[in-house]
Amino acid sequence: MSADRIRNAALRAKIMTAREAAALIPKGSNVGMSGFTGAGYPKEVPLALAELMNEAHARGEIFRISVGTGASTAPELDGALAKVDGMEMRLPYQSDPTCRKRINAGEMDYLDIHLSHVAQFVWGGFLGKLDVAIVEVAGIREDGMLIPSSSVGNNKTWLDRADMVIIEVNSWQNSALEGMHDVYYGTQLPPFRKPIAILKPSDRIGETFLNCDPEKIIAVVETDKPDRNSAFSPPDENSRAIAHHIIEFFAHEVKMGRLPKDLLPLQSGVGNVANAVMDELQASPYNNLTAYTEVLQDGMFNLIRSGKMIFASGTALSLSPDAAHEFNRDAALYRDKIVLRPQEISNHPEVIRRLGVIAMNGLIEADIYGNVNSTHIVGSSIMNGIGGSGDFARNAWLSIFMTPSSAKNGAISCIVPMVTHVDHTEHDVQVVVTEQGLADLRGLSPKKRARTIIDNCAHPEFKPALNEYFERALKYSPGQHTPHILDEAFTFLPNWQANRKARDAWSEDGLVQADAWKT
Ligand code: 0RQ
Repeated sequence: MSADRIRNAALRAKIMTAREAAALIPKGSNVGMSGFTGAGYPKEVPLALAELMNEAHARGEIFRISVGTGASTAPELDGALAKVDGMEMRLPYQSDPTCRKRINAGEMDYLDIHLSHVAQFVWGGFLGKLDVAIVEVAGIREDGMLIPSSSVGNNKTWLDRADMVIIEVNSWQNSALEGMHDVYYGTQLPPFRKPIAILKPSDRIGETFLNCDPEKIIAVVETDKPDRNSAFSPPDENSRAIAHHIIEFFAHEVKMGRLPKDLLPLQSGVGNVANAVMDELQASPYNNLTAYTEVLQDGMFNLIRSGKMIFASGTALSLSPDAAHEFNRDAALYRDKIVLRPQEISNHPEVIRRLGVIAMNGLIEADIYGNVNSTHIVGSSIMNGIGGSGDFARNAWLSIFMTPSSAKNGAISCIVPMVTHVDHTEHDVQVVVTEQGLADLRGLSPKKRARTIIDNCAHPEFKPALNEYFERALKYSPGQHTPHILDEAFTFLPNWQANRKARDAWSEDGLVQADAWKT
């Protein structure tokens, strides 16, 4: 494969084994790796590095590194490094069970930051010097430019800022990906910033390749391993009900003249519920749909295949094995329907605000006033991370959060008096939807929001307790703007015990499956 995929002779001369490349990474390095929602992550070098770390630890030496990526990766990266206790620090998002366990055991630092912030944090110097970049590409052109693979994430930033670069060339990635990317090289730090000139999702403002000084490339490693490509569960009854409420709400908004007839660009979070909403749109009356999102999952890809969606802009493809097969069969056909950009652009607040994106993201718990917790169990154990949900929710035209009304077989209410951790404040949450119904919070003061959320979204099992809490809170602090009984806010629902049990089970054995969270 070398000559086909690695068309630059000087870089071909740098081909070596993954173990040889991993041996060039100094202990204690700050390493930026490719990878976003299980797509486009390096598949050989992190595994070889984990082996070297394991050997070093057996000799009594400490071999750990700090790792930044685009978002979540896969067992070959996060899983392998966490297993050998090889990570000092991780950012900006992960969903790996071993990582989660180490983070919650205090054995590894985790910086859970907005995905759009990573590049500026690196350029601003807040994260220290970047020693090494390890980036998967689909190929290397004659002129040494790199052809991105199934995700772009933070690759441009890693390649620009790292002292040393290791490239993995993956021949499993379709060569027809060449031309599908738009890598913008115009971002600046303040006060030199200029407008990001994307006026519609299909606008291209950059290059189709990643640029990298060939002198910095210390190793090229070949692989042909597939992306994580986990399958989605078929939409269950709850997901279908949630999707149905959202589609009905869109119809209402169109009727009221608050959304155009082809809607506005969609952003869809990750996971089965988000995927089900996209599936439901397939049978909806909407056509000429577009997306300005992070991740393209099966549901969105199917909308493109059927012609319902005419264009999608994101930073990664996160497809099931079947959808990946479909994509690979006709990849060239999708070049004028899909564009993959760096995550500082796919998640750029300015663009999201300008395009009027409809943001749809999952949550762990929402409180009666509309604050949302997307990341923590019982306020202290991290689940995955905020991902791009904050980038989108804060800046969207319509910010929707969705969840089944209860979790863990009905033991835990996802609607609570007060969230145990806040990721999205009441000011960034416009709509909450569960299988029970949808609460449109726009224009409502806190007490009206509380009544609407309890009435429309709470599970019937928990509704009386929530109503009782709210009624007592009204009396406890008469006339207050946001009534609460702080002594009770966290403890009176059966949630408290069930939730703590769930958290303890996770910290004991890291039960949560990585595939449950696709980001
Ligand atoms: O665990 O499968 O073990 O039962 O959390 O919950 O309902 O399957 O929903 O897969 O959409 O995940 C917020 C985690 C939701 C996700 C979160 C348990 C529940 C289940 C998963 P089990 P569901 P989802 C932009 C979007 C942040 C990042 C983001 C997420 C598991 O959406 O990580 O938005 N979001 N990115 O049982 C205890 C509760 C619970 C609970 C759910 N209240 N208490 N457990 N669970 N609610 C895209 C990107 O950033 C790339």
